[in-house]
Amino acid sequence: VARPQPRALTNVETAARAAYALRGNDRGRLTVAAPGLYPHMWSWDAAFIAIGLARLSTDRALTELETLLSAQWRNGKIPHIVFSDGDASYEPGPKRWACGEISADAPGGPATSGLMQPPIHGIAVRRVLDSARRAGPVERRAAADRIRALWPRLLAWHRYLAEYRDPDRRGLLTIYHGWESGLDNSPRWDVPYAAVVPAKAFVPFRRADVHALDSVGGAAAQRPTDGDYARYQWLIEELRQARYDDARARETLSFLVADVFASAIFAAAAGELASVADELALPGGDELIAQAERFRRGVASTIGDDGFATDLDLRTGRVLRTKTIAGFAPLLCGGLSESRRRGLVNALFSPDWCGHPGLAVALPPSTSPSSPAFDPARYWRGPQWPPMTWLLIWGLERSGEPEAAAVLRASALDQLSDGLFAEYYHPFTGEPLGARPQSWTAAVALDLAL
Ligand code: 2M8
Repeated sequence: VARPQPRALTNVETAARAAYALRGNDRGRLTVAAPGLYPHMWSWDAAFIAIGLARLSTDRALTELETLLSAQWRNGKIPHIVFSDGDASYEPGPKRWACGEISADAPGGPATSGLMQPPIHGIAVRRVLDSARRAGPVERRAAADRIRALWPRLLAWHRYLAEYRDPDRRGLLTIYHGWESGLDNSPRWDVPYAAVVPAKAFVPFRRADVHALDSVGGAAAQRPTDGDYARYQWLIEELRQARYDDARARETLSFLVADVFASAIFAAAAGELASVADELALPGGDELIAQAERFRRGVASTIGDDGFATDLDLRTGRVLRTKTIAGFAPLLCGGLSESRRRGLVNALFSPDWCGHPGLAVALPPSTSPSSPAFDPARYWRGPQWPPMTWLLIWGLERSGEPEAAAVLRASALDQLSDGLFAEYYHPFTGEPLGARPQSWTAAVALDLAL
């Protein structure tokens, strides 16, 4: 593989190109996750996009969140995909999900998927309000009014998560599909996925992803395998059979996992929303603080002897210890003793992670290069993902680790100064991989560069 060109853009140039890329992916009231490969709105992508757009226009950033929340389910769930009209290339599309026909909780429109994604939206709301305040009193007032209008939906989302996704009150979110983690084919899910066996008569649909990527080359080796996809598709079938009902899903699905990374994001987002409630005199502040505490404790309860957080296979009770970026979850939600936090930060910069001598840019790969499961080019099994870097920088800055945050920020800007805003990067060659320009990559570039 050819090494990329020397990085040339200044931070201001990176930001300008990122703004241009986001504008190109803007369809009016939503920004598609990426042209070609992901021609719709994805839930956690939209929140990252709002964080980036807030640097340009808090008005447009709020529109992104309003579009997403307009697709909220009646039980409070924010769906993981909101389908934009006029592009039927992505599979599974609205017909396959058939949410409106199957579930009374699905909204009348727009068409959505039946899953969720990590709940980072509260972090985005906080960032938008901060940007509006910096812009001046008129913009702040306008943003405050729109956040107030969104508030019942934001609270309903957090209630859905706390009630339906943690009925046992462990302080950990349950997910029904690897797609709900956002880290689709991460090796953290290999064990639970081994128990997902599609029925013999089940005919998987056509994969759109590998074809969409043909134009940039190397698609198959950089994506989940066909075997993975058959399981992804079968789980959707199981969810349809459960009628997207949380109680039935919990009983019947062959994949049921407590996701520590999404739980840490939830704790952090609840804390951020609590501060917004306080600032804007909105209801629910105590409830949000209680969510933040419960999930912070839940994340801490998973930490093993080596200091890393772990996931839990709820079908077997097995603790999942594969060394992936999710192990750093406590750095996002705080609550660690200083010695534990220092230990985790040291691990982050050790040769197993950012200090690995083979890295093109010293940023955390999605899976540790020392793990047998590491695959440097394949999606969530090894490549570096800029939004994950952003989350770690954000968490480190807030948890009293400003030097570590500054080191990661400089490396992130180095990676992003290729101006391509790739979906993910090869950790050893630095090669841009996957879709481009990927909106959430451009969004975090914009936020970090300005
Ligand atoms: C990827 O996931 C979708 C399914 O949700 C896919 O592979 O088709 C993941 O990287 C996910 O985290 C991301 O939100 C989505 C859109 O960027 O793509």
